[in-house]
Amino acid sequence: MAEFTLFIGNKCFSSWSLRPWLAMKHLEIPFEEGFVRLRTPETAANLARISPTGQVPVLNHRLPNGEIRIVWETLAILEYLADLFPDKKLWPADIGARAHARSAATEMHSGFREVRYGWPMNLRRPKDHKPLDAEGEAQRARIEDLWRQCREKYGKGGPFLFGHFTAADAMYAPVVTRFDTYGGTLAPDTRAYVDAVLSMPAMRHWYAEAAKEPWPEPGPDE
Ligand SMILES: N[C@@H](CCC(=O)N[C@@H](CS)C(=O)NCC(=O)O)C(=O)O
Repeated sequence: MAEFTLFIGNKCFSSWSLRPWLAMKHLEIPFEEGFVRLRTPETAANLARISPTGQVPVLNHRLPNGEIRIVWETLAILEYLADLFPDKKLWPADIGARAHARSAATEMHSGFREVRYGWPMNLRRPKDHKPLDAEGEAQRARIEDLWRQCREKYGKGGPFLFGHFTAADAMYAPVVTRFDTYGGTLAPDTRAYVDAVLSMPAMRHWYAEAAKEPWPEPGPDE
């Protein structure tokens, strides 16, 4: 059994699953995938077996003494990985940049509800502009401002929010897919950031596996 097992849901639409999966793949932290198919009559029972909250993602870390440490909640998993692998620089090294990255990641974790519900992640959905309601449009503008500020102040060293890839990029990766699917013609700087994330080999890998999933697509409003 591998040292790390990351339990995730369907790659087509499980936005929370994508976040730690992308970080681990991109940073080359070896892990096994555990899979729970979402949105079936058995899903709740299957999730209850592996997750304290009945949700994925969940990380299992097998310790040398055989104990399995269970870490749930996306941000907690990313923080745990940052603690275990400081050389992977999951947070920016500079304390000011790190505070900004954590603020951005936490804002994502707790917010942008109208964008998430109005533009559900669906990697098989054809690209087509879909306007959000007024609240959703305000949240969309806030996301673009936030990305812009990160890129302008901290992003000079690379294509990501803080230059190199960080947990903040992992947190926004599903939103990047939503901008690509539903956002229509994007502002040039938004487009550049979206393309930087979408062109990551780990992201391409996730999309390819999502395309191979044999189950029906989620409906347009799911
Ligand atoms: N706050 C949680 C949210 C996790 C979440 O909502 N996961 C969804 C999948 S993307 C889930 O497991 N839903 C249970 C279900 O579909 O039955 C986190 O940060 O990890």
